[in-house]
Amino acid sequence: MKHLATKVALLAVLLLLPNLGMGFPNLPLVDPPLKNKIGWNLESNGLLYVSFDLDHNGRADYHTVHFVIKTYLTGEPLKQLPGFYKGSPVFYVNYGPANKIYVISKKALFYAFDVNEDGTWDLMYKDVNEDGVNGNETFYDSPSNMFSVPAQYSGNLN
Ligand SMILES: [Ca+2]
Ligand SMILES: [Ca+2]
Ligand SMILES: [Ca+2]
Repeated sequence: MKHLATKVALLAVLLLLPNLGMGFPNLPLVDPPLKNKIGWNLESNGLLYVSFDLDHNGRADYHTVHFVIKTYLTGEPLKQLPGFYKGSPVFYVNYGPANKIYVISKKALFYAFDVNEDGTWDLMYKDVNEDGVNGNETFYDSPSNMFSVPAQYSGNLN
């Protein structure tokens, strides 16, 4: 039912979507388990983006952005790598004999919707406390300009 609710919410947004920037939407943030990810990437800004496909249509529609808190190279075989490091999730890239390990923050700093799944994020929320989705997240930006920035946030994007 949760997936259906998400799908309905995304569909509602798409149906309501005008060509110009629309008002501030109220999309429900979720905190999907990392195991449900469909991809991840270490970006040039040093943050690690994890992608999810909440409506299961094969295309990413939701992303969480995490700090990388530790990186290291190890020659340990893949099967001996930890899934977690002191409770924080671990990602890795295999470079032949070595693995580059990325330990990321347990909870995301940003949550981002890509409602039309075009690769450009449409709505970003910031969670300065990094304590998961619990209502203290704040609107951060609409990189695609799909949504208009609430007056109380304009000029205060940091
Ligand atoms: Ca999708
Ligand atoms: Ca988009
Ligand atoms: Ca939070």
